[in-house]
Amino acid sequence: MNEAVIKNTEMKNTSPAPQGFATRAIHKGYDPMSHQGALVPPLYMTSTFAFPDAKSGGDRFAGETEGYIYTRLGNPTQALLEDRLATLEGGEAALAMSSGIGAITSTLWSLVEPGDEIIADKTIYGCTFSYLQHGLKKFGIKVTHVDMSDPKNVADAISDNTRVVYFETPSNPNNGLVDIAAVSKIAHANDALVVVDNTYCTPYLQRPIEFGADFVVHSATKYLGGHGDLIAGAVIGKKEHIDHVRYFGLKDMTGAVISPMDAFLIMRGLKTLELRMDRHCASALEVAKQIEAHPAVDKVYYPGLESFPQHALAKKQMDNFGGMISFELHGGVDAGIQFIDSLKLAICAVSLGDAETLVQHPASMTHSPYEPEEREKFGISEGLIRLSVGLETLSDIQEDIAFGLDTVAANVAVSEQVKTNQTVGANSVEVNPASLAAS
Ligand code: 4LM
Repeated sequence: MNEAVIKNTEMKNTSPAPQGFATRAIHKGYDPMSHQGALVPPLYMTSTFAFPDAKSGGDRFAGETEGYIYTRLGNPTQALLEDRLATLEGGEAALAMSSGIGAITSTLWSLVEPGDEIIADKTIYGCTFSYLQHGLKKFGIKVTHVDMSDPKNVADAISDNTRVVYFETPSNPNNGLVDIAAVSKIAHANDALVVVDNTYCTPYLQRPIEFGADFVVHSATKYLGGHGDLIAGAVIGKKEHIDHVRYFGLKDMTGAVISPMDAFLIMRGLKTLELRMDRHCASALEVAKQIEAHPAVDKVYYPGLESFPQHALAKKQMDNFGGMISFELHGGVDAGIQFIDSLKLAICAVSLGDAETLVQHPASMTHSPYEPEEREKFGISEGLIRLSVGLETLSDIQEDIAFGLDTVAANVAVSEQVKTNQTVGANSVEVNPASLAAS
């Protein structure tokens, strides 16, 4: 090793100041000099690991010596990703998994027993709702949904049987916020554990553990991966808790192990997480203001808008307001479908947090696992549109949105004119939507 290399390594090891978010996302836990100078950490594409001899293998299984055994239990590529996710979320340990639902199910299966209760927010991702309602309930777990926008509702619902308090903030699909500190305090006073889904924010915008949460779960499919090319998840928390999820929830219950290739790709995504989130947030704020100002729009839900009812809470626990906007148009579902179908740049697809702007209709897509009456009860309106603002040139996104909203406004105007003409007895009407939109 030459002198320059030694200095470089020494500088890294003796750095006194805590490193910044992006520095940790790029460097944490890896020294190229320990890997023949390879700048990018090697991808350990292996399912199993050789033992030096039979006794050593047995010792590893017995937990008497350290070392890898089999990739479902751990792998160096996964371990590096886990180290980075733990430091970014401010947790002691992390476990990367095959999907967000894999992370959620592995975590909750390892925490509850028949007779226990989970209190969950009223609005959460559709398949998480389905797992709680259709999955866990079958095994004797009571699941109660409350409106967590007011922490008092958690205090009123919590009981001696409550083992877990579960929520997303902001929630999918309508951006409702939950006061993490207030709800964690109530849960802990009742010996319940708090699990927060931080998918919408990523640790760059919000670190729930700082506010008292016990577990943070992620769909890493979204912003953490950031490029729409993988499905993955993660859970972060205290080492003792994460070990339990790894060796029981993951190993014995779900088997939801992440592929080393996907772990490698998420680490590539993490290198630009800060840059990407800054751009998502800056563009989403402008698009949210644009949507709010358009006459075709009834309501907009974006935590960064002054008009957002929980704007003060957003400023308290989030460092910026994210890339997700949801809104309702005058004209309900039909107007929403017209809007989606008129867009030229934004792509109609579920998922979120990708470079591409994505638009979808929660009632018929991501939140179709809710029954219509459940959607009504839990505040997911049939006409809601969800937009994941991407990384394209802002003026191009805005032009696309303007065209979509103008088209809806023109069609509403046409149908109103048709109605008026029918009322006065006219049989036909010729209206040019473009001219109405422009007027
Ligand atoms: C979607 N969401 O909304 P996997 N937690 C949250 C999510 O939004 C999702 C998951 C967990 C969407 C998928 C189609 C807040 C997913 C589940 O898909 O299992 O990685 O994550 O469009």
